[in-house]
Amino acid sequence: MAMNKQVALVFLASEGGVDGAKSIYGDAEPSSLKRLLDKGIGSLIKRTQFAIPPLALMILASIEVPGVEQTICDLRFEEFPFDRKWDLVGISVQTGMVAKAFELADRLRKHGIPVVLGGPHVTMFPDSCRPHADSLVHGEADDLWADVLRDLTAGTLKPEYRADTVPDLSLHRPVSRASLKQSRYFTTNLVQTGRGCPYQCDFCNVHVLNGRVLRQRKIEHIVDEVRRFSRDDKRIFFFVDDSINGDPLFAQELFSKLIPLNISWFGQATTALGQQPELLDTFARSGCRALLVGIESIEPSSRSAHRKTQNRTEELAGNIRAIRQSGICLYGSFIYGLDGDTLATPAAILDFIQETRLDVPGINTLRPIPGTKVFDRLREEGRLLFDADDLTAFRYTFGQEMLYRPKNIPLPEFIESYSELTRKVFNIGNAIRRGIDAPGINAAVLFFNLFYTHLYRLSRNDLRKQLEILRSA
Ligand code: B12
Ligand code: SF4
Repeated sequence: MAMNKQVALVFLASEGGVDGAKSIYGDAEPSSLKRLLDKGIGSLIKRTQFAIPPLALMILASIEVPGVEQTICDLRFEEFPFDRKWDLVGISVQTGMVAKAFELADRLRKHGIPVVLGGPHVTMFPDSCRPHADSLVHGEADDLWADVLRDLTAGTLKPEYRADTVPDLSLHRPVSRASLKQSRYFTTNLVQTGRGCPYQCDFCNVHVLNGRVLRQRKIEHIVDEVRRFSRDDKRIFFFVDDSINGDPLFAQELFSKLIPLNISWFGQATTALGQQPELLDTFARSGCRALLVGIESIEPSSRSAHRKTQNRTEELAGNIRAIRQSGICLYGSFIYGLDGDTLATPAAILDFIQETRLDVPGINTLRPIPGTKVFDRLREEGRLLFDADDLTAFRYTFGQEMLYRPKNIPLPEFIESYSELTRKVFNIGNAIRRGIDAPGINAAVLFFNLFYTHLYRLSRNDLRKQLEILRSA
């Protein structure tokens, strides 16, 4: 009997940030009590598993084609298994991880293993990927992947796979988790209810990758999936949608139907939820424990400079209070260093965090991702700190590296003020206070704040070193 074709689907670990807490410029802070605490926190992070599996690869691995067996290789946990025989390796490529992705692809091809590249970076920059792959899959691959696998079995793999239209999300496409090692993950209950975003924040490329029209799956299919998933994994659900309240009527209907299933969940939303009382109540009653909200900026001039127009600055604080009062914890993400920001911005952010009692603040610097409008603008204005044509230079880190010069603040002062801000926001005392103060999941809030205390120390260390390098150049 002929052997099944063996296909590996690879997910890469990012350089830093959520996938790891390590210094990128060398950690040389002198030994001190702080260092000891960091070590303790570091090992706590290692022992506390909070990675989640890649939904994209779960979807692809669920596509069944006779004669093909698929395995997910999550390189956050393992080395690529070169000791096994592979007929094809598919790598999910995000911008920021291209260097790693290309390195692995080149190595595999040297071993004679055909490589398919797919994912956001391939969709945005196919030309940069072509020399590293036998085959490229452009865009959403829900339909195309079956063609790739069928061509593999027929020995007719094509160099490019591209569809004229986006996949029809109203079709029922059950996601299987059979190829996941469940115990590795914080949860395997990942669900996406729709794709696309009608907004056009200039630092984001979701509207480019998935289109500007919100496309939704059928509510009955989502409810079915949640019911099926919750049978064999009792842990929390993560709705990966960029804005789970983006279509309030859809969300109202969906989450009302989820109430009887008795699950816990977290997701990403806009703060407008604070002004949607019926939906907020439904979210709380359907088991919503936490939401990530992109506050980005409280400076009206920065919000309009970056086309962050969904909610108004003066409504933000009230909305956050309303959401927390319903028992839902908030992770509020800010960006410092936007074009309307000045040296007065950090104090305003600090006040805002204290006033709203945000459970987990995230203080980011702007990450100009190649392919976004803000990247192109910064390039035109000569403000990028790396060669704009070197896509591998714009790696992902956790506020550990400046990629551009802020508009109104000289770089050294910016780094100093950013470091000062993160020092004031993240420390052990604040972590404990936020953990106690949280409207729910107190241990998780404490943990995240401790994790960030550690990560932002690394960020301060690395930024200081980067500045030294820039000064000596
Ligand atoms: C959930 C999420 C996370 C979660 C979970 C990540 C995970 N383990 O999957 C967390 C919070 C951990 C996370 C972390 C990060 N994320 Co994130 N994340 C998302 C989010 C909101 C949804 C991703 C998702 O599941 N989509 C659903 C799947 C089905 O869609 P998809 O991934 O696009 O996959 C389709 C196609 O791209 C293609 N495809 C994908 N991979 C492959 C592989 C092959 C072989 C083929 C053929 C096709 C293919 O087919 C898929 C099905 O149609 C997206 C935004 C978005 N709307 O996509 C950002 C997004 C993917 N993240 C992004 C970033 C920057 C990050 C971080 C670097 C943040 C940081 N600084 O640390 C890290 C990187 C971690 C890592 N190792 O990848 C960026 C990537 C930008 C880019 N151009 O590459 C996005 C697009 C957000 C944005 N605003 O720009 N993220
Ligand atoms: S940041 Fe959020 S709201 Fe803005 S374009 Fe991206 S996905 Fe849409």
